[in-house]
Amino acid sequence: MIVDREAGTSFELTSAEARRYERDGFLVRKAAFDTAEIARLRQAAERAANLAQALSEGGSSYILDGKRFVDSGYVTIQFEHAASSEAIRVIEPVHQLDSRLEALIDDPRLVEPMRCLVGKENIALWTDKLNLKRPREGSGFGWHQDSPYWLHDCAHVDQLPNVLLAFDDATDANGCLRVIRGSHTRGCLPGRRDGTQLGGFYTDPGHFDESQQVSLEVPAGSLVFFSPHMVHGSLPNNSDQPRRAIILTYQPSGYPMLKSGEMRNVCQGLNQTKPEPTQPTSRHLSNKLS
Ligand SMILES: O=C(O)CCC(=O)C(=O)O
Repeated sequence: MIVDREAGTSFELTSAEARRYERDGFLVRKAAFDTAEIARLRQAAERAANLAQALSEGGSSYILDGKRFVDSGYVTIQFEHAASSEAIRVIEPVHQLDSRLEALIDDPRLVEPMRCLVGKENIALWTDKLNLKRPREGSGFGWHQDSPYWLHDCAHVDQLPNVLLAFDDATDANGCLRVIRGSHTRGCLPGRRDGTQLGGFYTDPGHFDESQQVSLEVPAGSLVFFSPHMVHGSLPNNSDQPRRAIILTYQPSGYPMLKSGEMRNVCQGLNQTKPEPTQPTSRHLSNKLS
């Protein structure tokens, strides 16, 4: 079924979008959220960052490859790499820190495409992270896949698609997300063996074609859906503009979230389950592609 989104009837993927995602491993929907919504989400992101800063003061701090992380309960707060920096780079998970971020989990603009990409009518949150790249300070992120990182905690790693919502205009200058087109087709790729603590989380450059990289320069409010096997990364923010974004990752319903171990099924709140349908429904990607 081709859906007319302009008519406001549905946010399901169209067949053409499903085919593009299957081929490229990612899909962009530009300006899915309007300016006023994004302004409120930016405020929510800053509230969450302030709360995380306060949480980090009582958390347990550790350094990996010179990068400072603080665990506060099940929340991991990663700081910018410069030794003197107090700027937060990533908060995972973040939705529990602000009700406006929490509401995104159930937003149909994320959920309806995700039902198709997960391949289930009933879906749940797997994890979510706030990526903050402050002007002139925000660091890059080397080429990596998410799936090898999740493999040991999850038996359905193929069913963990991501969606990034851009809170600011994302450009090459402020370190927009970059992806390697088509790199999602070969499952989990080997990590780098460079003797560093985190090296194994970065994809061995011999296993993907860097010339296939695409810079996802998108206006604030845009959604980027991408496969858990997608090789992706980003450059540092060398501009005077912030680059803030949230990434939510979904899974079939009935499974716990990565870090808290709690269950967050979509549209049902915390720790409630709903029976899974035994057969995929018409929303699912395989049907879109047939
Ligand atoms: O936005 C970025 O810098 C990249 C984020 C990313 O790759 C991730 O969170 O897995």
